[in-house]
Amino acid sequence: MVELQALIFDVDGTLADTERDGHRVAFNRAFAEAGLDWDWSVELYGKLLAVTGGKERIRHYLDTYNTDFQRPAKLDEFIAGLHKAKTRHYTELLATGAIPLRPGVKRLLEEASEAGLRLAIATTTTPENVDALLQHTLGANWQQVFELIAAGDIVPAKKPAPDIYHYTLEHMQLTAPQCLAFEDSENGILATRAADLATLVTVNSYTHDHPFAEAAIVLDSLGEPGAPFTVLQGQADSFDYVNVEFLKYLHRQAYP
Ligand code: XBP
Ligand code: MG
Repeated sequence: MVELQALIFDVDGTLADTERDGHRVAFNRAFAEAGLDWDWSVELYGKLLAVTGGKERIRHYLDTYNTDFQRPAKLDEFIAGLHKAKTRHYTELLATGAIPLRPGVKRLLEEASEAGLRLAIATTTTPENVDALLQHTLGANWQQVFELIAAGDIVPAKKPAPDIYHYTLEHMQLTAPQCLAFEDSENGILATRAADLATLVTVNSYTHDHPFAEAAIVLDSLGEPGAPFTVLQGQADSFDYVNVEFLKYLHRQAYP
């Protein structure tokens, strides 16, 4: 029987609800600063989330929702400049403590560390953004919690491609059955499943209607003692919050 050795976490939407009140706001601030009249509403942003990666999302917006925009000759540089400004606005916003971790995240990270599980991050967002979120939620030594932080442009293709998960498994010298992945979105689970990873999904307001047929389980949150999760798909036995025992249970179900 294969033993559970590592947990691999997505960041945006999974560790924290960063999209609506974090990334979206930062994009809009960058657009305003550049003198653009683009305004990504909560609703439009939900549609734009179909494409992962900030630079890729801006390009998708121009291709699909703002086709009349007079594109500058050097479009790649223009988008890169906007994205750099967006990262600055995002990290400034996060530094105010605007976005907390989702329920159960800090507790589970601590419990998993104590139980000797290896922890990693596999995200589409930039390393600066991961740092901004985790500095202000886990503290200055947050990098010690994770063995590997796989983020941003280090792989050629972003989620739903499995590249960032393949990179993580390769660098930690792990096989997929030794791990569980944590995701919140369709693009996320497409990436984990293409890397053969069993996946625990916690949905959020942008992703609760996404298809998660291949998830090991779908929950509304990780839950806390006294503040149980709701199971949206799958079996949780008698557990009502996610702890290491529950993860081992889930892992046994995935690899009987
Ligand atoms: C989240 C994303 C990111 C952020 C923006 O991916 O799709 O694109 O919205 O981040 P994940 P950047 O859930 O895999 O972390 O602007 O830094 O690309
Ligand atoms: Mg996500």
